[in-house]
Amino acid sequence: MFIRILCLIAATLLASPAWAQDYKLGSLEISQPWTRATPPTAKTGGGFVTITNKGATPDRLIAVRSTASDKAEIHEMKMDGNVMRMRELDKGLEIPPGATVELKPGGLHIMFMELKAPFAKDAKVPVTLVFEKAGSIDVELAVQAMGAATPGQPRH
Ligand SMILES: [Cu+2]
Repeated sequence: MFIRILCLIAATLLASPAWAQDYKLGSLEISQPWTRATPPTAKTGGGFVTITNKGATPDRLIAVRSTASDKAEIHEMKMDGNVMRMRELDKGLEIPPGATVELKPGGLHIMFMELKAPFAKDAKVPVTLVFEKAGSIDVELAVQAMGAATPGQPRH
């Protein structure tokens, strides 16, 4: 039985080499950091991550930094009339106590501008997330296929 479980775990690991890692920073849980492969000429890319605040006080994602691009910002998508536009959250993104905030395609996202090189599938993109109270943490975004809508297969 035990050996069977080990085999299952090994198979799962082999099946998802680019599977995103989870991180912990104080009372924040940072899970499934991921991004998508970009076309060779692309200047921008999006980054996605799920942040849960297990603490009793709000925190705020105030900055993102990366060596993968000249600039990185925190963006939201919003309908402007019937046009979807994105804008920078210049005061950052609040993570209320007990809440889970999901950055995902079509919604909140990290915006990489002036990419230094295209994001290649199965590579990792280094990012530093800076929080107002919890401080900063280095995470790696797993690069999924171009146009992927989710970070990969659901977790069990
Ligand atoms: Cu954007």
